[in-house]
Amino acid sequence: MARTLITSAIPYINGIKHLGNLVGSQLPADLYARYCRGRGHEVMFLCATDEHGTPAELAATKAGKPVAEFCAEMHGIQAEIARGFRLSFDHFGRSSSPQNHALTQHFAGRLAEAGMIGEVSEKQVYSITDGRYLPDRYIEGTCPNCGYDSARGDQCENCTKQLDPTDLLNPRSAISGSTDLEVRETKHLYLRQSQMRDRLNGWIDEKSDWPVLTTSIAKKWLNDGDGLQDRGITRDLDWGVPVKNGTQDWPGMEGKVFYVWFDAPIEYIACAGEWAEANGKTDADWQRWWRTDMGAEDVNYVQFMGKDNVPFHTLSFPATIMGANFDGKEPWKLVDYIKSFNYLNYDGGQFSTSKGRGVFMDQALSILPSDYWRWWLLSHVPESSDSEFTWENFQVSVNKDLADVLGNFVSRITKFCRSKFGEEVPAGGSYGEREQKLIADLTTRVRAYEGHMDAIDIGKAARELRAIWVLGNEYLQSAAPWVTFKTDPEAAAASVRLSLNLIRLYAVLSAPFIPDATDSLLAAVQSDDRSWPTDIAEALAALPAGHAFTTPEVLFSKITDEQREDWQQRFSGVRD
Ligand code: B3M
Ligand code: ZN
Repeated sequence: MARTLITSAIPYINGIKHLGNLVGSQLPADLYARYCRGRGHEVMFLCATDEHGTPAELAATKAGKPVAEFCAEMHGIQAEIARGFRLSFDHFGRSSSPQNHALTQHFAGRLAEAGMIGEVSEKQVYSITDGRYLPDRYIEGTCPNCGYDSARGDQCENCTKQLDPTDLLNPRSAISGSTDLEVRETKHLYLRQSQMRDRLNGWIDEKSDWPVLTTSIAKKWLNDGDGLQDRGITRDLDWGVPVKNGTQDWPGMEGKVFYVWFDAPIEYIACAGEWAEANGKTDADWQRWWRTDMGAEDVNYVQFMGKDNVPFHTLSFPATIMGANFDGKEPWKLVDYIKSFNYLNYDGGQFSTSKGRGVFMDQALSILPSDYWRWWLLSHVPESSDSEFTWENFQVSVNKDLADVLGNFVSRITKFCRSKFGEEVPAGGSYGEREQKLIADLTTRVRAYEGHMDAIDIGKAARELRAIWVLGNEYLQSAAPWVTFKTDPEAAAASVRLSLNLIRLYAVLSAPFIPDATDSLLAAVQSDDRSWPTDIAEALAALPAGHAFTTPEVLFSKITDEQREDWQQRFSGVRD
């Protein structure tokens, strides 16, 4: 049996994510996980909250809560919303878990043994008023590059230049606003990832099947600019994974924690340990997904992420994995395929968490069920370029694809059957040329759909699925059982029998995109047969004559112009 390990980039804990975040990693990862399960793979699908770093601490301060309490609460909220979107994680973990603490410290120890960690004396800004160092987002000031007056210590939001806290002009504390700051020397650990340049280059070169978006970003950072500079992997913060060398203290590193981007990808692995603990499994049970010496050599590992996360996943994290196996004793699984995404924009601008612009995941679910969103987002996923959410486009997609094409097919055939034959699959008649042609066309399209899903070509897969739904409508239109019923009721019975079977076929094929509709359709045709249609003719005979069904309620309601205008208005402004 094929085994597939799937991880989605782990969302920051600092707030509820918007639809742009959702479509950039968690949702396509879920689509692929559902598809692989449908095809009979053994799947391990992992995600977690990214709970460390300055974003977590600052959000907790803003909420007036201790950071541990804030993270626990927000994890619960994010988990609940993920369930609302039917994200089928095998485990939704936390980067603050004991498993991740231990594993992060373990990796640091291995890298130190490998000679890949250096101790560097650095200049850091210290706030006398706050009694602490001000790394990353804890400090604000004027950008030396563009003059923007609210640049953060790690990056200028205005011109995107990466900064160090000491670069800022007129710096002030983001906590207290204090300007009573001084620069102090402090020691930090650096990951010597530049040593890995050749190996990383060779590794990326082998990945000729990866999306160009992924490899071009990786290559750019590897070969020009300062992308593979050695990076500080420790910070002067209280909240995070304490710096240790394995289980030993690290002299000189007391009171420091690992940088959030060091421990976050390690959580992909630790999360499997959390899964094992939560499900009464053993260490061997999770290690068979992650260690090639313990059963993971035949696992296909696929990662999903937004393009801004690609450098960390193609450079620093693989450098960590490769470095930890310096002596051949710890062969952790390297990623086999990285699917990355461009950005989704919102109605003429960008989604913005800080400005509250756009639709956030909780708001989306409060106005429409998850399938409506899943279908629009996945059929407009920003694969080859950025894409844009507009309410007009959302309305058209939902009304046409879901209501007119799929919903209408189901409603027409079940209602017609109920009125003429009753609520069971009619007997009689046989399949003629029209039916054979439909089966042949479906076979071609289903094979194409599988090809796109195997290649994680999501936009193409969505178009193919829609075309498969359209075939049903076209068939019904030309077979016209409501006409033949009068002259040739046997022929009408055969058309209806085939069409009712198509509902089950659609339910199974559509499950990765719209899982709730799948459940409703299977409930309607009173079937729990979710087996993938390898032979279409056979799949269309699953419901025999006499099999009972119920006529479903409206599967998808249309979005009215009033609703659209109301939502457009409501989400144009600032959240809260
Ligand atoms: N939390 C950034 C993001 O949410 C970061 C991803 C970590 S993946 C290991 O986009
Ligand atoms: Zn700037």
